[in-house]
Order: sequence, then C-alpha cells, then structure tokens
Amino acid sequence: MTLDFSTTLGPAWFPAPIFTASGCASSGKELAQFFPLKSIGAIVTKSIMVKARPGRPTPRMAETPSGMLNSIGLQGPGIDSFIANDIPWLVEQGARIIVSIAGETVDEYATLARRLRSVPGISALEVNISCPNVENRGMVFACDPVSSRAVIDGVRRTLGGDLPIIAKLSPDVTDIVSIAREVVDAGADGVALINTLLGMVINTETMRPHLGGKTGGLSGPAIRPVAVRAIYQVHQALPKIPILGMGGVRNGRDAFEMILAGASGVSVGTATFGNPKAAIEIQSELKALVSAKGFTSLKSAVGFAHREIDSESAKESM
Ligand code: RRO
Repeated sequence: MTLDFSTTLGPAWFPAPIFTASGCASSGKELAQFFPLKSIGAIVTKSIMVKARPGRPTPRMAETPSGMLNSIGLQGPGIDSFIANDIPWLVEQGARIIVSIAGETVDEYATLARRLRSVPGISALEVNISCPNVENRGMVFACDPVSSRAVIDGVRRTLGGDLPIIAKLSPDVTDIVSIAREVVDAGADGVALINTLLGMVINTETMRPHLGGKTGGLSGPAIRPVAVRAIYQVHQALPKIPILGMGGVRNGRDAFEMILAGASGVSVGTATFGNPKAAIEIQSELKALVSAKGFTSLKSAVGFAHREIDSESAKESM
C-alpha cells in the first residue's frame, strides 16, 4: 500500500511532514552537506528581525538533564541581508521555506511582513511571538492574549491574503488554548507549538547564573510531554486549525506521537545539534511507522489519539 506522506499547513502544501525547528539550523547552510534540503517538508529559518542584532552575552548554552538551555537573544543579520542572501540560496537548493519573524513592537512585525510579502519562494511565515530571551517578559507577546492578537492582526492586515501565517506560541502560559483562539481569530492559519520553556541554571562554583542572559529557553526531550499536551489540547479545542508540533523530538516515534496528538507537521530542533541528519532520519522512521500502523495517508493519522478506541477498526477505510 502506498502512503500519501504529504501535509498542509493552511493553504501551504508540503510533500513531507518533517521540518527544521526555527533557530536550530539557521538558514540551512550547514545542514545542506548532510542531506538535500528539499527532501524534508521545509526549512524553518531562524527568527529574523528588522535590524541586525548581536544577541545576548555569552555563555549562551547550558546542558540540562535531557535537554539544554539557550540564551541566544535573537542574533541575526537583519531582514535586508536575509532577503538578499539567505532566501535566494534556499530557493537555489529547491527547499521550501518557512520564514520565522520576530519584532519588539507590533509595527516591527508588520514591517517584516511588508518586506517579505512579495519575495518569491516563501511557503509561509512563522510569526514568533514567544521568544523567551528578551529584555522583559512584557515583550513575550504570546504570554498575553491581547498582545498576541495585536501582532497577528497587524501581520494579517499587512499581508492581505498573500502568505499563510503560523503563530508560534509559548508553553509558559496558564491556558494555551485561549491564546491559540486569539491568534486564529486575528487571522493565523495555524499555530506552532511549542517554543522553549523559560529556565535557569546556576553555576555552583561561581554561585552565579550560568548564562550571560541569566535565564534561557529549555528545549530537548525534557519538554516533549509538555509539547504533546499543548498540541493535544489545542487540537481538541480547534480541530480544523493546523498545528506544527515541536519540542524534544528525537526519533520517528516521537514525531508520530505529535501527529497522533494533532500535529500536521513536526519540527526537529535540538536533536540536530547531536546528529545533523536527525530531520531526514526521523522523516524515514516516521514514514515507516505510519505505514506499519495501516494508514494510507499521513493526514488520516493527524489527531488519531482523540478518537474513541473502537474507531481503530475504521482506520482501514480512511
Ligand atoms: O534567539 C533566541 O534566543 C530564541 C528564540 Br528567537 C526563540 O524563539 N526561542 C528560543 O529558545 N531562543
């Protein structure tokens, strides 16, 4: 039986459901020596801001049990250089591209959307409203429903119908479903779940915070159950809204778990640091697993964990 492994995030179509996670593979240049970038669903680029930015002071990484903390602080070349260099290079590779954008104000997000709306070769915008490594928590738009809505509303108005919007949300909230509802209401086509959790490591030798930025974003297998829970909750509340799932995925089984919870696609991030081929290997493993479970399409497995047990037998007819 052949498997239709393609997926969609709103109006955007992808031949396969595994993506890079924003921030973990920059614009893909380093990964390209390990596998053809066009062989996975899409490259999700590191969140880009209007201006070039040096990021936070070092150290910017810390190892934690089953995970890591990062405190990069939105280091990047700025939108002009990104459009001039990174996008054309990715297009040349034949890769599909999801551009992640981040701003300090609603206007900055709108400016980025304006710059990107007519650039050819972009499948969707991931609107990152949940970076934990900013100067104050008030700038984590995704922690507040009103701010979340304002950003997505500004981006949607600027884009018109030109590009799909995927809003990236934070797990550091009491009720992620209510934030998801706001961004969808404001015009997001889908949501990316989840960004890193705010964490901290104190060096017991120096007796001071280890990271230059003091706090950082926790990623890796330690956060996977949090991601699965968020995906499950949002899919249950908004079953028609596509979800790009991420958070500690290390193998095909982990990716399959997110698909079953309700994700239409899965991003691989931290695993790439240990194994640069992680995304392509996870994609093969996922394909084998979905087939082995008797599904004829990836889409028919999306959200399967929500079904009553006795619908198991109905799977063959899908
Ligand atoms: O750059 C970062 O420090 C960063 C970002 Br933009 C983000 O969205 N999540 C994260 O863990 N780090």
